[in-house]
Amino acid sequence: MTYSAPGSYDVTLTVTDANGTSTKTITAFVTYATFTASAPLIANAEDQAVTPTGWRLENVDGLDTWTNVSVTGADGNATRAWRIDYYYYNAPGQQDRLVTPVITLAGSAGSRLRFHHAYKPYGASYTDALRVEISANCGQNWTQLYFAEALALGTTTTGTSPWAPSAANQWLLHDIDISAYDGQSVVIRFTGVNDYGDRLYLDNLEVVNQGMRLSLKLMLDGPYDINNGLMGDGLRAASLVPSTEPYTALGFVQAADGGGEVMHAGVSARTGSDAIVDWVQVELRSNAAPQTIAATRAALLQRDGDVVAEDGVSPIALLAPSGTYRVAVRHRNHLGAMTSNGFALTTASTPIDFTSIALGLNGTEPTRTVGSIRTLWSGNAMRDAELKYTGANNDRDPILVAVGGSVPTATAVGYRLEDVNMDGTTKYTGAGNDRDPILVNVGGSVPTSVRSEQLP
Ligand SMILES: [Ca+2]
Ligand SMILES: [Ca+2]
Ligand SMILES: [Ca+2]
Ligand SMILES: [Ca+2]
Repeated sequence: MTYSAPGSYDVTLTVTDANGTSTKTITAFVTYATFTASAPLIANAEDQAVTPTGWRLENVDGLDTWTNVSVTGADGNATRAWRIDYYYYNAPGQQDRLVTPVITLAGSAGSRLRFHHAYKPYGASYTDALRVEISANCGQNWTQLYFAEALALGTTTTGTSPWAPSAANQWLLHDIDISAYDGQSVVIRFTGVNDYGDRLYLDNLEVVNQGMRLSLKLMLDGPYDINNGLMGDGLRAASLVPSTEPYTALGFVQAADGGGEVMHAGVSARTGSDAIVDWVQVELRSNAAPQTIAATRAALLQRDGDVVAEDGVSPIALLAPSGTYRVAVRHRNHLGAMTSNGFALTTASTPIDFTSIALGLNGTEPTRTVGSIRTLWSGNAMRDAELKYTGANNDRDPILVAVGGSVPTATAVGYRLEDVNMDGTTKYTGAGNDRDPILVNVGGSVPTSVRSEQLP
């Protein structure tokens, strides 16, 4: 069964035998949603809707289910909350679910799920339950984050009349670490399980990001084309961009929860100005001691310079306390650059544009100027902190080695440091070769000149 358009679909089962035909229809059993949310996702029931935008309700028996009611809230003040009324709903075993939209945690770090619940047990044998689960594959598999039933679910003393919370201390706050899902897309569901007990309440359902969010822009000189203002995406077009970030394997230092980032399925198929050029490495550095790396994140770079998370669109987040940091951007075969000033970073996104001539950067000639913008210096085929065209540990010879070492006109296809212009083919001589940009970037006229990366 394939659904071609988003929406809510009924499911009908028809059984036919010698005695006739019987039909059962479940209304709105299948939902095909394209709505995607990002952290912070906050649902507090104040809009009086049972299902906020993008959420859905699973009510298999079509009878009693979650409702939106007025009640004394977790702060002691009047509020709206979700309620399922097991006092009057006599259908033990029935499960009713509130299901979030798909939440992208790409661009989140240290993610947490928070919610309040309130419940008065009817008695130990009335096993009304609340189960909270998360799925990282759109509901194919669920992992339990919280479960309690009967007395253990209670937030107040047992009683036998229909109940509503009347004070703040009758609500229980849950604050659950879901950072294991950072970088992924998840769905969370809150399931009430009926055992004809008493009323169960939910409120303040939140998925929050704790990372320092950055909206970065940068251009790499190798693939940058001044004619259209974009970087080429030859690596992507040749299916050469790895799905897992390359920086850990190359020996870049990782800090906090950086490293191991994986591109979401389908991202490398996107074309146009937001197509992916390559992975880059972003660092938060101590403002007082900028040689100290506080947090790292491997991120994806779009053709127009936007630095984005694993989903190919979101700004990135690095796991560090709120504070003032220098920001460094690095690439596997370009020279990195770092801001000369600290930025006060928070969980709200801070924009920093490394293509801007106006941005203060550490050091002397930290970047190349191309027309009216900045690019990171290309040519670091022998990965160290220098560009060298000749002499020991130069960046030119590895290109000749990469194409076979003996026939200069030979070429090699692949994801290689020696592919200076990042078109997918390593080339030592001829049009569009990877050697000439090194000579240009060390100064052009004196081949023995050396250019140093301006990172502390
Ligand atoms: Ca509320
Ligand atoms: Ca129901
Ligand atoms: Ca080098
Ligand atoms: Ca090339």
